Amino acid sequence: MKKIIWIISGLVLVGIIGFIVYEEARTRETDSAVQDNQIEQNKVMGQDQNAAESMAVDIANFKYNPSNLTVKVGDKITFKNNDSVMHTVTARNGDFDMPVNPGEAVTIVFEKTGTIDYYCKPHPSMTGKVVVN
Ligand SMILES: [Cu+2]
Repeated sequence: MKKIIWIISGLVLVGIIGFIVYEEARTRETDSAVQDNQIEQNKVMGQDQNAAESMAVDIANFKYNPSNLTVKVGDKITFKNNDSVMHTVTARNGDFDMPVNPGEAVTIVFEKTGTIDYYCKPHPSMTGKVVVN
């Protein structure tokens, strides 16, 4: 009879230890899942911060406005010509040379860092600058 009590006590003890070990492992798994989730969220937030933006430059009265813009790689600028004559958006470094008809617009995507000075070919006194970070 005493032997049976010892055996039952042993089984109960093994059961309790088994349960504790199982709970411990489960908690650890949950913690690392939470951590993974946070890393994933940070990534998504980082992507949002780096998302490409669209900016606008108005061409009016033979001027680019604003004539100085700072953008990030991947951003785009739409140049809208509000004058009644044709203008261009021409990079001095040869990166782009876009005619813009009256009332129309062109969009340029900036793919690499650097400072780009641009001007209008028919009206060289029209100048502007884009800094790409
Ligand atoms: Cu012009």
